[in-house]
Amino acid sequence: MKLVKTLIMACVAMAMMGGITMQAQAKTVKVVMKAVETDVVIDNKGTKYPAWTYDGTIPGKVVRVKVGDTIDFTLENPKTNKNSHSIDFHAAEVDVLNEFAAVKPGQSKHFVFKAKRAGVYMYHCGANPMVQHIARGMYGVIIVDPKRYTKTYPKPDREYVLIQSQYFPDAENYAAMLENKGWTNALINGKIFNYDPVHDPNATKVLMAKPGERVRIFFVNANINMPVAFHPIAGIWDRVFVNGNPKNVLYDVQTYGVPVAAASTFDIVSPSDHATNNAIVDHTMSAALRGAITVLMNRPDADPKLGKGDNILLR
Ligand SMILES: [Cu+2]
Repeated sequence: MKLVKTLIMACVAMAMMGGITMQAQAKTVKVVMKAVETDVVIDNKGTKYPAWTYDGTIPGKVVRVKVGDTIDFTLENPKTNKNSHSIDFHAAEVDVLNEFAAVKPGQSKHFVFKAKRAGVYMYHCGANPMVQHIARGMYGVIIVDPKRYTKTYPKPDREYVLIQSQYFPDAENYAAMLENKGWTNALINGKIFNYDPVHDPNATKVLMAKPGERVRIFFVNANINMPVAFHPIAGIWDRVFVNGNPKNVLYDVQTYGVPVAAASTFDIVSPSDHATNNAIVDHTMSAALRGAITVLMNRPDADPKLGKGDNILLR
């Protein structure tokens, strides 16, 4: 009798755990974004730029879900804005004329989609003229994590998001943007030399890790017209996951090309026996020397909070 009771208890416990596991496997993630037309600081000395943004920042917030999750999305376009805006999630398989349609000031758009394929995806505004809406700052990343870590796709020690874009100071001249004329700098997460005190003494932030840690970079090319030659100076990519999908793995890569509107995941593991530094660059010189350099410091006293949890896109 006691054995039967124990068995029943065990079954009930397993059923409950099963239920919890199911819930953890597929959830609905509610995401609300507001189109905000506002001035944003685009360098380390405080230069302001008349940006168009999601929620007031360049880039917009990091959206992170697991494969199989449903995203319940709302875009609000306040009536104080002058322009229509929209959102195009590269992770969504929907109808460009419906879900991605432009939303007039004073209106909002709600839609739902399922993230079916693991990876790292750009999102951006597609309202007319699209070139201007992206150049002015309406882009970001959605990370669709795989269900689990594996030997090929191990759990990293730290994670960072880097999103590169071209800076066109003349925000109104979208004809020039189309011709790739008038861009003066490269932005990393919305700022010129955002994480590079070597090339910009005003820079206050760097990426950090401890020697030997696996650092995973989610990289998005949000440029208007320029591909990116993504390279870690003084290092080698241990793994590159093309489009961020664990199935698409490359090993031991020096430089990997990321086309416009693409994203990939890059793992780097520094030597474990001493402190080192890497400079993560777009090796395309016209971009690197105009802002696309990011310092990664690998040292024993690395700030334990950086590159963990919600702290992966450093503002
Ligand atoms: Cu827009």
